[in-house]
Amino acid sequence: MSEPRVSSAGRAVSRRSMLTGAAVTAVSPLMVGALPPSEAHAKESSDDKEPSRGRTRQVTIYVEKISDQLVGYGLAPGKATVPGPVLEMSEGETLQIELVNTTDKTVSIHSHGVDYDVHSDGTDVNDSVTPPGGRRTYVWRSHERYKRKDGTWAEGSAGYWHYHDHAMGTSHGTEGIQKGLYGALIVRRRGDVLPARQFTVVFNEMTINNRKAPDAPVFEARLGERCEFIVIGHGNSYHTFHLHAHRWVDNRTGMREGPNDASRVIDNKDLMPGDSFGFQVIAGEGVGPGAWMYHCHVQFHSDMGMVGIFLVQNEDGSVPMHAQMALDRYHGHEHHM
Ligand SMILES: [Cu+2]
Repeated sequence: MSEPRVSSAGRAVSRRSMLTGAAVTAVSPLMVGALPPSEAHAKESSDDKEPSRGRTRQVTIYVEKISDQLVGYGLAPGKATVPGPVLEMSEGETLQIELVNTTDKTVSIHSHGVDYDVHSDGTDVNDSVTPPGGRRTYVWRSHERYKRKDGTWAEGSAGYWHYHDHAMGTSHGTEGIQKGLYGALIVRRRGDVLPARQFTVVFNEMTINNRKAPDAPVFEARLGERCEFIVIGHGNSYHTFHLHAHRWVDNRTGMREGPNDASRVIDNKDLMPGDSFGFQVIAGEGVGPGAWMYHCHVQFHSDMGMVGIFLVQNEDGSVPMHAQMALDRYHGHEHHM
């Protein structure tokens, strides 16, 4: 899976194209700190009583029917995917989204974690939905940490968030979400480490990204590559996300921030409807290449197909024999295209 993504550079790029031209063995992390100076962030030490606002970027997102069972968001006509594109902002940035509804049902786009006014709420209640064949602009803002007038600090917007429909089927977007109108939204803090690859994992009812084993996503990376997982829960059930042979720190980034960060190291995390979290791992670090499972750890959910594969290839991109055999076993005896 390499669903498109809107980078901080404002272009839609696939993870693969991000890697083009760079030696894949070079895993030196890119830093968000290398953003254009137009960002004009305020410093934490300033006495500003208002959050700083950086640049504004624009993106057009198309809502399209993919099949009778699937509806997706896409960055160009005919390119809708489930999940939708990964949207990224830097703290302080504003994203102006023109939503183009090509379906015959009312839809919207509603975000978690960022700032918006009632006109960008994406709900019936606030009269901010997009009718069949219509267009509507949604504005999402973000901010750095800032000091309030009362001397307390307001948290910055950085986090692993998500967006989804809030209108199709019911005024909560129940049909839209069920059919795949969802995606990841990342707000980066200055200095955050950027990954080589990104994988969006959405536990939606008894599916992963609306697919079940043996057709659930196989995420591919080469040994040593920095991989970012963005994990989102939807539907009516509780889930637990587990990744084999890799661990992360249970905080905002998945990486320990310093000696005073007492967050736990984990490899399994609760995932309730509407939750999201993210983390980065180095593919195969200390464990080697292989077909490593990720799955819901609620037993009857895994038994019903909430299982996928994180395929860690050799450094040269070849697949070790044992990983190929594991993939073959995963795909199993069922008929599968
Ligand atoms: Cu589950």
